[in-house]
Amino acid sequence: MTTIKLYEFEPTRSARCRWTLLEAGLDYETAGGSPDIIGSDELKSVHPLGKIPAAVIDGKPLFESAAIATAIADLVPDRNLVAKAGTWERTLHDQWTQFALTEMEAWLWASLVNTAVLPEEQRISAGLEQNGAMFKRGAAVLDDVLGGCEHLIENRFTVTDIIVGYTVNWGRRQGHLEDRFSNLHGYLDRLFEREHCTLMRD
Ligand SMILES: N[C@@H](CCC(=O)N[C@@H](CS)C(=O)NCC(=O)O)C(=O)O
Repeated sequence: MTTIKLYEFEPTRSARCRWTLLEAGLDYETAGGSPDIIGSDELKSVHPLGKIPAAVIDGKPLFESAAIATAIADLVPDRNLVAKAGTWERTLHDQWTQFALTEMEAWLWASLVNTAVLPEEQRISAGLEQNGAMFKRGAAVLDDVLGGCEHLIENRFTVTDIIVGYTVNWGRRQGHLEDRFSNLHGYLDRLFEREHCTLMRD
């Protein structure tokens, strides 16, 4: 039986991994539990930057929330949580998850780092407006795509939606979707309806 230890606490990107584990129906051990774990020697033995989430799967360390969630989905092929490796749909999973993380989430993180994460004296506020605009550029692409389908891959719920949906919801919570992006709002509504959804509503 696969053993899984997940370093997690709310509200962090570990929510992607927890949601995937719940959809997968897999037992796991939770670790971390609070911000005190960040940067600790214990966490650094799993994630070199001492960040959350991190996981140990069958004794092997793994970091990056999208990689962990996808690895978990691959553990349960019968649940059909991710497009099969080697298919074009799996390539599109990579496309959309990397698009969400690099073209959208990176801008949200840059703003959070400069409003909450770094000590005040190290923060730079000059880029905040531009970060929001850059996030919206990516959001507009996703909004167009979701005008023609309910979910991103094979038009059914998969871990791709867990990963990308987290980014979209983060942008919504930061107020970047307020006056437009009706397809993204509908997409989030569909994700919120799922029993195991870990996305935060406010
Ligand atoms: N790209 C990484 C981001 C990891 C990350 O930055 N995690 C945050 C919590 S959501 C963290 O540990 N922040 C503490 C810090 O940056 O010191 C992922 O998706 O797992």
